[in-house]
Amino acid sequence: MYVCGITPYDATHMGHAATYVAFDLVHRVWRDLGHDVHYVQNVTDVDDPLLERAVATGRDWRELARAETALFAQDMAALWVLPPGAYVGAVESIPSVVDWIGRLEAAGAVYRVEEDLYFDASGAPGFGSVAGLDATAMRAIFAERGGDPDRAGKRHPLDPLLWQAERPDEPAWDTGLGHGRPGWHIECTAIALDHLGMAFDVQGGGSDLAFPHHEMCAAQARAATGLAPFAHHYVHAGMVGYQGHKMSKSRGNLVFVSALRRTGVPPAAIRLALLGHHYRSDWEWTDAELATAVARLDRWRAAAALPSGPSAAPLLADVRAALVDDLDAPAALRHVDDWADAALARAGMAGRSSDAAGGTSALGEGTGVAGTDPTAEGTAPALVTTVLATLLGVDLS
Ligand code: 5CA
Ligand code: ZN
Repeated sequence: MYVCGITPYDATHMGHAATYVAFDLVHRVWRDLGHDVHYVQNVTDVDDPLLERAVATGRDWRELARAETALFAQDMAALWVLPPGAYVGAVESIPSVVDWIGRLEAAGAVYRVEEDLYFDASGAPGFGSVAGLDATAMRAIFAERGGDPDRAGKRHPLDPLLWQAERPDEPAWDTGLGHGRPGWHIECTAIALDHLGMAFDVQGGGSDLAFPHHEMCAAQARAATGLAPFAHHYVHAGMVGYQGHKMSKSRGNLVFVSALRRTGVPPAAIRLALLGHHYRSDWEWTDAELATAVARLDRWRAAAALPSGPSAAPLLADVRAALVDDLDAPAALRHVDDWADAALARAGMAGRSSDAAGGTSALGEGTGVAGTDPTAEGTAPALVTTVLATLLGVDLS
C-alpha cells in the first residue's frame, strides 16, 4: 500500500489525521487477517507551497520541512497510527526521479517547454481511468490543484510538469536533466515503483488526490514500465471540512491535532471522533464532535476498568465484520458502545447485590486475543481493551 504523505509546511490538521487514521485502519485490518503489509508513505519535502511558506516566514525551507515532519510523526504516534514500513522523502528520491524520467524519455513520453520537462499524459494509454472525470472537469480541477493548463508550448493542457529548471532563489539539484527540481506527481510514481513495483494493492490519499495526482502517477508509471496496472485499487478518504469549507492549509481554516493535544484532549478521543465517520464520506469538524467522542471514550474506559463484563468474543467478531465491510468504523464503534452499555448496566446491578461479580475477576486460562479465553466474562474488560488497541488503535488504558 502506498499512501500519499504530507507536504510539511504546517502542522497536521483534522483532515490529514482523518485520512491517515483511515489508512491505519486498512493496515490494522490486513495485519489482523494475517497479511504481511508493505506500507510506503512519502513526504513531499520540496514543493511550491513549502518553498512559498519558507519565504513568507523567513525560515530555511529544509528546517521548516524537518520541523513539520517531526511534529507530524509525534501527532501520528499520539493518535496510535502505526508507522509505515518505509517513509521516503522527495529530496532523497531525486536520483530515482531522474532515473524514472529517463525511462519516460526512452518511451517517447517526455517533451520540453523552454527548460522544463513535461509528461505527454494525453497520449498515454488509459489516461483518465483512475478518476473517471470528463474533459471539462479534468481541466478545471487540474488548474485548481497545481496544474498549468494554459502554459504556452504544451502539447495538451493537462500534461503535468516532470522536471522544473531552476528558478531564481529556489533550490535546485545538478542532475543529468540539468539544474532543477522534480514536479510533484513523478515523486510518488518513483517512490512507489522503487518500493513496491507495479501492481501493488492500494494507492491511497484524500479524495482531493484522485485527480490529477493519482491519475498522473498511474499514467507515468504505465508509460515508464509498459506494464499495468500501477495500483489495483485507488482508495480515497472523504474531505473533512471546517466552517463551511474543506479544511486546508491554503485557506487557513484549520484545527490542529497538536493544538488539541496541548489543551489536554486525550488523543484517543481525537481518534474516536475521526473513526466516528465512514472513511469515504465528507464531513464537518465541530467542537460537538469532540465532546461526543470524549464522552464515548470516558464510557468505554469506565466499562473497561470493571472487573467483569459481557464476553469479548462476540464483540471481537462484530468489530471484525464491520471493518471488513468497506471499513465501517462507525458500525464497529456502535458495537463497542453496546458492549460498554451492557458492562456498565451489569455493574450497576452488581452494586446492589453483594455477590453478583463474585469470582469473575480471575484471569481465565484458555486461548484468545491475549492468551486468555475470550468467552470468559471475568477477563472480558481486559480482552476488550486488547481488541480495541489492536484493531481500532483506541487506547482504553
Ligand atoms: N504531499 C501531497 C501528497 S503526495 C499532499 O497532498 N500533501 S498534503 O499535506 O496536502 O495532504 C496530505 C494528505 O492529507 C493527502 O492524502 C490529502 O489528500 C489529505 N488531506 C488534505 N486535506 C484534507 C482534508 N480536509 N480532509 C481529508 N484529507 C485531507
Ligand atoms: Zn502523492
